[in-house]
Amino acid sequence: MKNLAPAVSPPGGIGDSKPAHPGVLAWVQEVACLTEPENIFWCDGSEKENAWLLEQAQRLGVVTKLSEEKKPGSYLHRSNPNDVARVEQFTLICTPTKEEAGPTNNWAAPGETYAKLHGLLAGAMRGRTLFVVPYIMGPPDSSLTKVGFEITDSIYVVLSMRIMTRMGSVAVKRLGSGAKAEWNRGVHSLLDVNPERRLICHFPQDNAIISVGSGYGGNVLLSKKCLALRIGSYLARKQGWLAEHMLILGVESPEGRKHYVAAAFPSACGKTNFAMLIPPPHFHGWKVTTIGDDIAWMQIGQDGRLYAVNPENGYFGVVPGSSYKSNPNAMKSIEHDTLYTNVALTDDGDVWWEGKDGAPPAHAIDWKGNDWTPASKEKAAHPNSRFAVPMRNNPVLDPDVEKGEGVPISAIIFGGRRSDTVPLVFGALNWTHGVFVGATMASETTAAATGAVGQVRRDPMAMLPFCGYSMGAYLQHWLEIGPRLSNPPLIFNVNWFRKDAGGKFLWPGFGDNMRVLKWIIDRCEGKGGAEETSIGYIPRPEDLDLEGLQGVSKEQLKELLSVKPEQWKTEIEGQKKFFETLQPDMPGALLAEREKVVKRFAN
Ligand code: GTP
Ligand code: SPV
Ligand code: MN
Repeated sequence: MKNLAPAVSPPGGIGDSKPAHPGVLAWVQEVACLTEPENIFWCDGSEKENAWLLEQAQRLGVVTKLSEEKKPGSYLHRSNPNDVARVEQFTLICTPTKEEAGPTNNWAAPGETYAKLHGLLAGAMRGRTLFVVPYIMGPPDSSLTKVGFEITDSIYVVLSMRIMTRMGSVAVKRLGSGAKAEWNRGVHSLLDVNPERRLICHFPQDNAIISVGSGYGGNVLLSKKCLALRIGSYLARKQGWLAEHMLILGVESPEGRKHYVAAAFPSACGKTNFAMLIPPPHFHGWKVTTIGDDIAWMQIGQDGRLYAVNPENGYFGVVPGSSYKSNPNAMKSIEHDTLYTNVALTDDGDVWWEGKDGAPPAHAIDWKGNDWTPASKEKAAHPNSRFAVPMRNNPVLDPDVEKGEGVPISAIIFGGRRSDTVPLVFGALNWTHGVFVGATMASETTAAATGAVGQVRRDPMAMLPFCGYSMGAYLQHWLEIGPRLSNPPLIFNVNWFRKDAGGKFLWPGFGDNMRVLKWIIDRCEGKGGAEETSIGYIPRPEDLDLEGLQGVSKEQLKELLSVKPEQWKTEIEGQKKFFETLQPDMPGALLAEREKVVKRFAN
């Protein structure tokens, strides 16, 4: 069988920064005995190490360097075409009992699963290098910050982890040498990138992750969905905080009043774009800044507010659809020092994707490595093609992104991709109702996970694929956080994706989402009018700042803000069915909340 990841032989001074921690050393030794690599490479995260690894990755054909003129410091990687997104059906939560994992997760018994994985990993790194990647999730001086070690045989994973996490000596330092220090053990091997031998396994009780058979994104960057969300949510419940699939943004008024909001939208439903939005010209003096674009860890502050940190150090964002029109800040971020995956390569060493500004190139190499022209039937870039960039590239990075205690959250926003039923925005009546709104979220599926695209599915708090324990218990944890906050954030729901009868988006989205954000901030400040409806507070057209808004007629606006009882009848039925599937852990308080909605519609 072809070796997909031939070993590299570093010169002295590279790959030899072995940490002193006896637990780490013993664990690496154990994994090496099992996987039998040719050598072990200890990453320190340095510039020198990265430059050498990039050279090796080019030599091995793992990455292609892009034109230094067009995209300085940037590279393109093509994944195996059978390996382009998260695989939810092969993602397992291995708690001692099936009940702990709950009805929405794929459960497997820990003992059997370890045995199976050990079988798959035996000798898996022969002729390969075993890389040890130490990293931290969270700002270096935050009490929430977690240490992780990822073992991998993929040089692409190492390069990506250096962008996405704070990697190397910072983690070794944070861990110290104490035997009691907690750290996450992550083992990843490409094996032969065979979908039939692909498994992403989580052992929350052991703070351990084992991922085999994939080389892509959330399956293998174990810091991200695996540690920061699945293991993270499990730890958060035990320790009394929240690990969420949320962006965090700052919004400052021309008078200098600043708020932070966190928003949970499912994968490929607009988090990165919302986190970097540029307000329309009419909102002169308003500034939006980014704390994070995908994950929020939130804890209760001494003042009774909810405080959030972004555990990540970079963005792993959806490329297609990104343009200077839709998201100039993302475009500026990915002009340099970017690791692209599965986009098209142009003849002049630049990258291209569907939805980029300007005309398509006359010729390119598509994401599979084949010739492509505008006449080709296939897409040049995969719909889930991604960029990995350091957050430092973001021109609107919030200055408080490294603050250990986090930033105070004024509003939490839930939202999904819904062609109908759900209005542009509504506010929850109180914390419990807000948790109900998050619990009943639904969204049309996207290319971020393998499987059908465009099917409406329930996705509580955008955490369906990312919750490391029973969903009902997770909702109960949310219910319990509210009363512990003397000054809780207000909760809202948005839908940028409602369509007209012809299937066209009714709302222009992107920068114009500032109009909705402004109303949300107004509500947080006790201003901003609304009508109380059966589903919550909805702004009337006059409550929204619509000056300069183009392409939305009065009728369309009415449609966007409408609650149609016949559609909601179906919706409420869907909620009931879904809640039934979450038993026996489904909180009674949310069932009661649903009854109230039913009554309001009946009146
Ligand atoms: P993950 O990284 O998978 O968690 O995705 P995300 O939630 O960060 O989504 P992202 O911001 O990358 O957007 C995904 C897709 O939705 C892109 O193709 C965007 O162009 C599109 N999109 C984002 N915001 C809007 C919006 O306001 N309106 C419309 N119509 N499309 C949007
Ligand atoms: C998501 O799917 O929500 C992502 C991309 O952010 S991945 O890291 O691949 O999970
Ligand atoms: Mn995501």
